[in-house]
Amino acid sequence: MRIDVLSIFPTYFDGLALSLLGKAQSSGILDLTVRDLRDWTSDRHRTVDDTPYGGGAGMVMKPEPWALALDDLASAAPSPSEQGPTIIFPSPAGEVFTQATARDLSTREHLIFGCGRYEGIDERVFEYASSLGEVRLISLGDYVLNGGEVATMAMIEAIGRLIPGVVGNPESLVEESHEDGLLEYPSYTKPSSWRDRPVPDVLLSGNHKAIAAWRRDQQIERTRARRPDLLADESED
Ligand code: JCH
Repeated sequence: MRIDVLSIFPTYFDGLALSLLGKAQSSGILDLTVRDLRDWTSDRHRTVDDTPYGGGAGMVMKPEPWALALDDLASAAPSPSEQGPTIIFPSPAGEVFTQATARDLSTREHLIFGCGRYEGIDERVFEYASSLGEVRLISLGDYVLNGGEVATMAMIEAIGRLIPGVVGNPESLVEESHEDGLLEYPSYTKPSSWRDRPVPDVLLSGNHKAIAAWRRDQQIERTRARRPDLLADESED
């Protein structure tokens, strides 16, 4: 998979590149490139923002650098059967990112993340990007961040760990939180008793059927207590 990131703060991604992608990068499974949007400006001050039409607080990202950058990234080295990249703009006004979104995006050949700042990006950029690939506006959750970088890092981490050979990819991905629509069961390790807190007896019993039943019951109970919305309607997503 190829992932390109456009940001005016490219060094934000240094830690991600190091921790998640070390092995996958060198083996060619994942090709992550972070680019500075200002490389596609041509004025002396490398301007990426301007005042909003219609008034209002703050600044808006101007369209020209985005279009030039997307033209370059979308056209470079297309594979013969490619339909164009999937272009993701983190946005508090987007569809909410879930494990299902991560699964979907992990199957794509080429992702481009456009990280906005200020009050967001000129709306015409999203229309223009639709001519180059599939555009997705995606929210990390119902809260407002200062820009798209943190949301992009979270999404790349969630997507990357679903790709075999990427650092963090566990042996079994089906047992974890959200893959089965329930929260995880609680985990314990040694010592078997710690500060007067014993590990639940069933986990020391060696009875694998009883352990599986206990874990499932814990998952359901925790989900009811903490995330009743996940149990509300199985048909919802
Ligand atoms: C972003 C901002 C005021 C946006 C600029 C670009 C994503 N889940 C999630 N929360 N926040 C984001 C996100 C993504 C990209 C950008 N901002 C800041 C500030 C706004 O409303 C007028 C909108 C926030």
